Amino acid sequence: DRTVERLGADRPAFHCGGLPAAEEEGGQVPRSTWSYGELRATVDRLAHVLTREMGVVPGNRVLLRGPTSPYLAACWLAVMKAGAVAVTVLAAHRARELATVCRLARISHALCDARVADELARAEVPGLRTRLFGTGDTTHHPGGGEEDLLRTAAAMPDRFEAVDTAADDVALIAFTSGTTGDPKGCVHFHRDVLAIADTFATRVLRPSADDVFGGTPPLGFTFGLGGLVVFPLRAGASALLEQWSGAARTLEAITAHRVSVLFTAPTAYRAMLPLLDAPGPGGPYDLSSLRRCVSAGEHLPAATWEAWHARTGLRIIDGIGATEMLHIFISAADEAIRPGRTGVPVPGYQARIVTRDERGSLVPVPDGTPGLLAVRGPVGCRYLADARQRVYVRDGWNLTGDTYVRDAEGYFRFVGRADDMIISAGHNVSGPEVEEALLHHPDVCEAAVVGRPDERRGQLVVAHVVLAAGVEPDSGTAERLRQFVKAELAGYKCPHRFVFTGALPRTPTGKLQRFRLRELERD
Ligand code: 3SK
Repeated sequence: DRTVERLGADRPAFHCGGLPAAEEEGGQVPRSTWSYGELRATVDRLAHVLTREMGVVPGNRVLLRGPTSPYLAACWLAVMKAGAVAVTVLAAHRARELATVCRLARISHALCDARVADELARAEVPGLRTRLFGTGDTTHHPGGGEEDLLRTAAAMPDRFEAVDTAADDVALIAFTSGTTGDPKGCVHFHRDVLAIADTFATRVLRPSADDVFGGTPPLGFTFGLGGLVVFPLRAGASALLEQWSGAARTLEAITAHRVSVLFTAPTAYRAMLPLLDAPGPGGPYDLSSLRRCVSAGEHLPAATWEAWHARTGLRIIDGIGATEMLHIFISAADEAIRPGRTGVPVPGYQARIVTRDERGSLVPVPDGTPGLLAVRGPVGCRYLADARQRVYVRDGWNLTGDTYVRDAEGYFRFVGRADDMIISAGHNVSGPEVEEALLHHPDVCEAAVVGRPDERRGQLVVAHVVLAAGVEPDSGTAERLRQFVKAELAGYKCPHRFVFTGALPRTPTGKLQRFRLRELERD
């Protein structure tokens, strides 16, 4: 509402379509843009549907589910305007996971994209009142015939008086299954939504109203919700809201929409690099519009940062965030970036490295000593009815589950997830450190290093490796990679065994699932 007042109703808010046709689609989906005025009218009409037709009252929990689209973002804003609580899940979630989320969050209503409605129906949530939405384009969205939500909305008034919520009324419950597969609801207030925009976005990203945001994280992941909805809207900028997958599609999207601020994960930066030299059918690609590249979701190895910088001239802004903290809390921009190190606390946040003393209390460790990352700031972790709250939040400090080290310059460097350490013959080996060394080798595209139980050494270091496109493993590949790591790291860190694979197991948000590889190694 304030952006319409400040910058006028005609400024672009969301873009969609306009990408070269993918193989499985009939033709190119036409490009369309929603202005801020159109967005406001759609949100207000949807808020009327929620309150008048669906019986939503402030505090009700409304499940939002769908691939990234302007409608999904409009539904999220409408739920907030109606004073209800949005519960976000990924479009990739299956019926059993949806049933668990609906039970844990006591969800009464759902707004669901028609394309992914079947799975929600299969969850058989008792008493759930659901409305479906689509985009009206039945070629692109086969479920378009069932768009009762949008038909109902079209008949509603285009202004809705937002329910008068307090800053610390709950606005959002974001579910994370993290890297362990165990769903936890993270509760966030209305003020948290503004806080992430006024800390990481304003102080590190520094967007302008002319920026076009785009990227791969889905809106059901707070990395995407912040980066593709909250930050652009707070800045009066616009965002490309389309769901796609794959490096070629990302490059096509940047080229077609002149994306200037990109949000994606380290794997995606690595996957885009070879395509810049050998473009696919949608190429050649034009990255001249890009001015900010953000990487989060996983540690960004220095090798990836350097390769992207060498090829594009762009300095990736790395960041660590968490669904528990809503968005990024350690990062650095421009000349303050140190490749291989995540950065410093975002203004507004504090971070320190701690260990537990004999009584279990958290005590800070000296710079240079690895320990548990603890953070506090305007946004904090509040699990929905979960006993793990007491484990992860101590004396107001949120323990992220990561092992980090702070150096003399005050920069935070990732060592591993707290459970990523491999103990081999009495030595502590950080899986991510060995992965980083492997990623410097030109034949390596992805690497995950885990421990394998071993009677003599406790654990053996095992590297699961995806080789670069066109490279086939031969009888000498493992030894060549071992020697390569040995030239960079102490001998005890060198993998004892290599497993060559086509892909690494990842969560729907792209995080590596090391626990799956550890399970394989136990068998
Ligand atoms: O989980 C993450 O890695 C993350 C990163 C950045 C922003 C938000 C999130 C949830």
